[in-house]
Amino acid sequence: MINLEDTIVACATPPGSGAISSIRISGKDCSKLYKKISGKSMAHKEIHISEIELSSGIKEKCVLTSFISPNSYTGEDTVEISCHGNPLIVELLITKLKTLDCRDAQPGEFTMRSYLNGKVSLIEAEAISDLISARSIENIKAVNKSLAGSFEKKIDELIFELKSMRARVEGEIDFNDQDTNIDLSEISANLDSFLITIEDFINTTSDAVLMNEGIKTIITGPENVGKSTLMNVFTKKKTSIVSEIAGTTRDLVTKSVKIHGLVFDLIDSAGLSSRAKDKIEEIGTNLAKNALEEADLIIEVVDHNNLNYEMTYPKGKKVVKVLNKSDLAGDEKTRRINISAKYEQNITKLENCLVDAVFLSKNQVLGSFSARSRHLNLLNNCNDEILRACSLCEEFSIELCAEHLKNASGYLGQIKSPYSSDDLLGEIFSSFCIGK
Ligand SMILES: Nc1nc2c(ncn2[C@@H]2O[C@H](COP(=O)(O)OP(=O)(O)O)[C@@H](O)[C@H]2O)c(=O)[nH]1
Ligand SMILES: [Mg+2]
Repeated sequence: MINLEDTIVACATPPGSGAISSIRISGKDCSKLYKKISGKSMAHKEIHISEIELSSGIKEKCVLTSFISPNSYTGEDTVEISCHGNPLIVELLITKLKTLDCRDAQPGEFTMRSYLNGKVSLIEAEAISDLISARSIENIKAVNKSLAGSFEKKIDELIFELKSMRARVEGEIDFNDQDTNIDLSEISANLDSFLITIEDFINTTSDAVLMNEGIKTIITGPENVGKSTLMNVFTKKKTSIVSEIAGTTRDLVTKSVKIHGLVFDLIDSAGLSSRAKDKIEEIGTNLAKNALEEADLIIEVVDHNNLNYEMTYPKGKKVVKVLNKSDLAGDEKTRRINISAKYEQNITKLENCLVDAVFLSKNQVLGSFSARSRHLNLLNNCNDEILRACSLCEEFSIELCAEHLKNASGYLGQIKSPYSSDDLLGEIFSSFCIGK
């Protein structure tokens, strides 16, 4: 469990050498610590240049920028120390600071404090972390929309709508305490329309999550059909070994590419035909099968020798089917996309199909917001509860319907503030970087 009374310190700039490194300190002992290292009193939004004596007797000239609570990133007294960007100096400085009553910050602890002190909402805090890790301009735009509150506003609207529906259902229970013939048709219609709203929102959110987290895309199919060649076309370099020898690719070869500004995390994998394999190939095949489970998108490649290739994929996976080597046999009238990876024919068409297959509403997501799997899971749980509430309402089980609406409301609420369990908050913030 994290102690929020402690004063914390961490380097906020990436490890390694650079022009400047920045060390951040936050907590109630900041002003005492400031006095000890600079000999001056700490004041809001002031900058001082100070020579700090490091533990080994070396002096380091630093720039100290101070912020007084509550007007800082964390809401606590905060000092940012800029020093020369040498990792040894950073280490000595942090070691020195830790002798003056502060401890190493946990990953994301500055932002966690900011959230707990009411400076940012949880959705904003998550967006800050997403902004740091965004891998495309489109994603930065979307995250900025979330930072400006567009995702949270939608969640607030859903919470409000659900709250008034619960009030209506609970009112019906109070009014008809013993009743047999209540007319639930209006409530039922409202629930149905809410269900449509939330399902639409889940579709947009699911696109937003894929854009934010990247689309895990596996290239699969039998051996020797050109999977690795296609990987190299997408990545524009020799990422995977291409050879006419069956069973060349064994490890999972991964590389991220951008298609229409969206990040696809590509995985090239071993072929999945049923021919006899050696021990190492078997390991490769198992890796490939496991990766299929995790994928958001599957590109199934075959060539003219494998037109009847059939593979069953985990339920609900999006699959784009490709027929490669069209240069050898011409286009085939199948439901597959005909390409030639070797001669880079029809690749743009394939790229368009990938984007269309994965995004339900690409234009909508590009203009809307960013979201995380955590949000999507809670929305799906909420949706399941509303579905149950709908059918219970149709069966006139109004009390049970109210119970499921309450659960639905709980799930929506957790998007904004998880039930205050340290573990849950710790889990959310642990994916942030150190010093943020
Ligand atoms: N003619 C032709 N050959 C191809 C094409 N794509 C791949 N190949 C060849 O097919 C062989 C197997 O390719 P590779 O990418 O290693 O297949 P993988 O086993 O599915 O990864 C290599 O000799 C490639 O040069 C294509 O579009 N046309
Ligand atoms: Mg290969």
